[in-house]
Amino acid sequence: MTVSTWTVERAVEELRAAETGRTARRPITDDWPELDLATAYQVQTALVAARGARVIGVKLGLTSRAKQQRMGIDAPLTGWLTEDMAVEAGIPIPAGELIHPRVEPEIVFTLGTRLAGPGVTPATAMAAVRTVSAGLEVIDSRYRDFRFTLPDVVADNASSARFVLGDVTREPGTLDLGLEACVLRVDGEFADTATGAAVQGHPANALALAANALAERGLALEEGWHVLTGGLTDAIPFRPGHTVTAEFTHLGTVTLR
Ligand code: 0L1
Ligand code: MG
Repeated sequence: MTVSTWTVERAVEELRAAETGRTARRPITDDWPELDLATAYQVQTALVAARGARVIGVKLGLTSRAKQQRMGIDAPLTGWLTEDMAVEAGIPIPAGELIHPRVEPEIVFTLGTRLAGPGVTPATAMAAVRTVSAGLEVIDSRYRDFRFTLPDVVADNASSARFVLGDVTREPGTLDLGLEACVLRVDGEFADTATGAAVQGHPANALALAANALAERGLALEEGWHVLTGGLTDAIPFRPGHTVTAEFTHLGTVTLR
């Protein structure tokens, strides 16, 4: 019998090397097929700790049908947002910082109180929200061609790379987020469109999902954290020199260059 030489620590090292060397690798499960979801979340936590940046929130991934169909994975997942991922609107992301970035529009919650599962409902989740805003997330899988299984992408912190928040903030009770529409454009050309209902039927469902999923690992969403509820549309390639805009009905326009 061959004993696997893979460990949580080794997976962290390999993913760190891919990120810092800007070189995509093959899925870890190609070499470590025994990697299960619980261990993958251990890798994710250790990976973020190794990067050393302060956690400022959580992202949900694969919450919309568009994204699940594209990636061939039908289960949502969570990842950590750290302060070094936050980009200021209008400040260009230098070409060469990332491997093969893609960008997707999201509805973002900022929490006014701590939100801990289990048993969080969409209504109790929304009661914890201070403000809602628009965002653009830049994802950048450390795996070649964005090819991965669910444990691979969980280990890779849900492909997290950068995100930008819009400057319009609204109180959540003032909007019907299921009907909040977004038009995505690249250099002014229409690319895609969706409404908030694309995310688990309503972004509140995604927020409750995040709180309950974290509770399974003894964790909670903390006051002041941002929660990216998941790409409304499929993610589109983010190429050097391109300007991507997401124009929302009530949440303003977010721009990334
Ligand atoms: O934010 C996301 O939906 C990304 C989740 C991971 C899958 C991907 O890389 O598209
Ligand atoms: Mg996303």
